Amino acid sequence: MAVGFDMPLRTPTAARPVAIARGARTNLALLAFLTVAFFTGWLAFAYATTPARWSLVVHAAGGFAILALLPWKSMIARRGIGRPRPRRWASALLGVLVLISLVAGLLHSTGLAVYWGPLTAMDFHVGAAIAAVPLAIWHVAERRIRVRPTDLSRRSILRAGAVIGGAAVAYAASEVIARATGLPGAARRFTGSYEAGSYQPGLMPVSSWMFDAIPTIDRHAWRLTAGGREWSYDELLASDDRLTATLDCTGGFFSTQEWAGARLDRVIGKAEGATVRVVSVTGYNRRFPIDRASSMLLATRFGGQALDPGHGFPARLIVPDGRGFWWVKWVSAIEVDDVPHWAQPPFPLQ
Ligand code: HEM
Ligand code: HEM
Ligand SMILES: Nc1nc2c(c(=O)[nH]1)N[C@H]1C(S)=C(S)[C@@H](COP(=O)(O)O)O[C@H]1N2
Ligand SMILES: [Mo]
Repeated sequence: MAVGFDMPLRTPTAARPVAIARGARTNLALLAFLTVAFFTGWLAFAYATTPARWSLVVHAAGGFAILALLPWKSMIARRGIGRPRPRRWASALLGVLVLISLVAGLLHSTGLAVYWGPLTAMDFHVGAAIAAVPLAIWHVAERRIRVRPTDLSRRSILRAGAVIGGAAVAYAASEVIARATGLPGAARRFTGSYEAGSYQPGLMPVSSWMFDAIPTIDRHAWRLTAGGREWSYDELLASDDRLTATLDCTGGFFSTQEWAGARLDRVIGKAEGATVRVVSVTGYNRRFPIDRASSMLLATRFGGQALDPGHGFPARLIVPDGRGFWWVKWVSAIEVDDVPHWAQPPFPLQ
C-alpha cells in the first residue's frame, strides 16, 4: 500500500487533516479485521477438531470489532459518497455485502434464523463474504492509504487494543447472554454447528458442498474399484464394521449416526502408497494420508438401514474428526498412490 492519500490537499483547513487521519486509521483497522475474519472463517471450516474452536473465537472477536467500527466507517463513507467518484455504487454494494454477512453470521450464532429454505444462514454468511472479496480488493486498491508513523504510535496501538479488547468482551457477553436467555444459539457445537437428526437417519439433513446433484445409481450395475479389484454392492454389504461418528457440515449442522460398512484399510488391502484417494461417481474426490485408512469407514448403512441416495447410496466415506466435505458420497473408486495428501485444493472445487 503506497502513495495517494490525497485528501489533505483538498482540505486546507487545520481541523480537517486530523479527522482524516482518524479516518485512515479506521480504514486500516477495518482492513485488518476483515482479513482476520475472512481467514479465520476458512480455518474454522477446515477443521472439525479444536483448531475450529480457537479460530472461531478470533473470528467472532474480529466480527464484533468490525461492528464496533461501523459508526466511524459510516462517517467516512457518508463523506466519500458525496464526492463524484466513479463507481461509488460498488462501494455501496461492498457495504451491503458486508452487512449481509455480519447479519447472517449473527443470525446463525444466536440461532434466530438458521435455515432459510434450502439455504442456511451460513450459506448467506459465507456467500456474501466471498462476493465481497473482489469489491474489497478494488475498493482498497483504488483508494490507496498511506500508513504514517502516527498510525503506529503508542496512542493508535492502544486505541486498536481497546477496540479488540472491547470486541472480545462483547463476544464473550453475547455468549453469556445467549445461554442466560436460552437462545437457540446456546446449543451450538464448538464449530458453531447445530444438532440435526442424530441417531435418526430419516431426519438427517442432505447436503452437497456446491454443485453435486444426487445421482441415480442401480445397485446391480454399481461396482467399486478398490484394492486391485471390483466389489459388488452385495459383497460390500456383507462387511459389518461399525463406527459411531459425527458429520459436521460447514453449512451449519451436525448429525451423529451409527454407521456400518467396511473399514477402509480392509477395502484397500495390501496396496502400497503414501495416500488414499476416494472418488465419487460424480468426480468429487478427496485424498488422505494412508495411515488414516484404519480409522475411516466405507459405509453402506446408518442406523441399521441402507443409505438412501441423498446420504450417499450405495457407499459413502465416514471420516471421524473430518468436516463433512471429506465424507465423499456415492463412492465408485478408491486409489492408493504416492501423490502427497496436501497436493489437492484445501476445499473441494465442485
Ligand atoms: C466479511 C468477512 C466475515 C465477517 C465480518 C464475519 C463475521 C462473523 C460474525 C460477526 C459472526 C458471529 C459471531 C458470533 O456471534 O459467534 C460469524 C460467525 C461465523 N462465521 Fe464469519 N465472518 C466473515 C467471513 C466468514 C467466512 C469466509 C467464513 C467461512 C469460510 C465464516 C465462518 C463463520 C462461522 C463458521 C461462524 C459461526 C461461528 C459460531 O457460531 O460459533 N465467516 N462471522
Ligand atoms: C467493510 C468494508 C468497507 C466498506 C463497506 C467501505 C465503504 C466505503 C464507502 C461507501 C465509501 C464512500 C464511497 C467511495 O469512496 O467509493 C468509502 C470510502 C473510502 N474507503 Fe471504504 N469501505 C470499506 C473498507 C475500506 C478499507 C479496508 C479501506 C482501506 C484500507 C477503505 C478506504 C476508503 C477510503 C480511503 C475512502 C475514501 C474516503 C473519502 O473519499 O473521503 N475502505 N468506503
Ligand atoms: N460426491 C459428493 N460427496 C459429498 C459432497 C458432495 O458435494 N459430493 N458434499 C460433502 C459435504 S460438504 C457434506 S456436509 C456431506 C453431507 O452429507 P449428507 O448429505 O449425508 O448430510 O457430504 C459430503 N460428500
Ligand atoms: Mo457440507
